[in-house]
Amino acid sequence: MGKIAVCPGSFDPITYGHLDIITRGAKVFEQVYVCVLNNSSKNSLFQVEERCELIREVTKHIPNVVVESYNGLLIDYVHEKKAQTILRGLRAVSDFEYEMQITSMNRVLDENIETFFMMTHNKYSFLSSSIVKEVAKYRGNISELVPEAVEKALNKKFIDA
Ligand code: COD
Repeated sequence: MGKIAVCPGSFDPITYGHLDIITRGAKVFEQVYVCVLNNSSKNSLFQVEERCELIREVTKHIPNVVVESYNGLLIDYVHEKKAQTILRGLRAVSDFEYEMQITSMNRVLDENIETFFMMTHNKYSFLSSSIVKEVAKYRGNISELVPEAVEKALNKKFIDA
């Protein structure tokens, strides 16, 4: 499985669901690189650097987590970090098809890189960045869904908008 994992995503913004996967991943791997990449099918609310800063803030207590961004193919970043594994989270059956597609594509690009899936904690199975943005936009309570720093950043975005 290897000792170094890359946990890639859009993280727009990071939620407790993402944080759960990163925290548990950091217990399995010696080093976890959380990498903010662009997903071309999604319009983002936060700039890449803002997303990185929020992830750094909420993972600062986990010593073996490093947060970076990358502009390019995930597999190239994985090679750069000399990682052997891609770490992803699964929420529901609906995630499966998409994850299967990404995993297969990455395997075509490098068959030696494994993708490691962790099942979401039950209480986060419904949680996504999009749903959080939707609730925040209409001033709903998101304190159970995202860490405080993220809640503040979201409120600021929507107040300033
Ligand atoms: N519980 C558990 N896991 C969760 C939860 C939750 N509540 N919410 C999200 N997750 C998991 C997701 O299933 C995913 O595994 C991870 O957290 C990140 O989720 P997102 O939504 O922030 O990130 P995605 O899915 O948009 O990330 C897609 C990538 C950016 C990784 C992908 O587009 C990519 O690799 N882009 C770079 C270009 C590339 O290499 N393309 C070729 C490969 S497709």
